[in-house]
Amino acid sequence: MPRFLVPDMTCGHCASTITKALKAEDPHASVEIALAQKLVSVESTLPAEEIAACLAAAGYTPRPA
Ligand SMILES: [Cu+2]
Repeated sequence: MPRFLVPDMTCGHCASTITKALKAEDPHASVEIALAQKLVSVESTLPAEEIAACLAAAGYTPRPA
């Protein structure tokens, strides 16, 4: 599953914003967030570049992890 390092994801609010943004794009997505590691793992039919674009649109800076 695609994993992204999101250094500007700093708190639970960021984590929930990111989860909501991804679920809006794909309601069946399964999103796993490791806040301490700044990692977002996404199980989804969306291609990785669309997931990255969705994170960027939510205001974050994802990098492939
Ligand atoms: Cu935050």
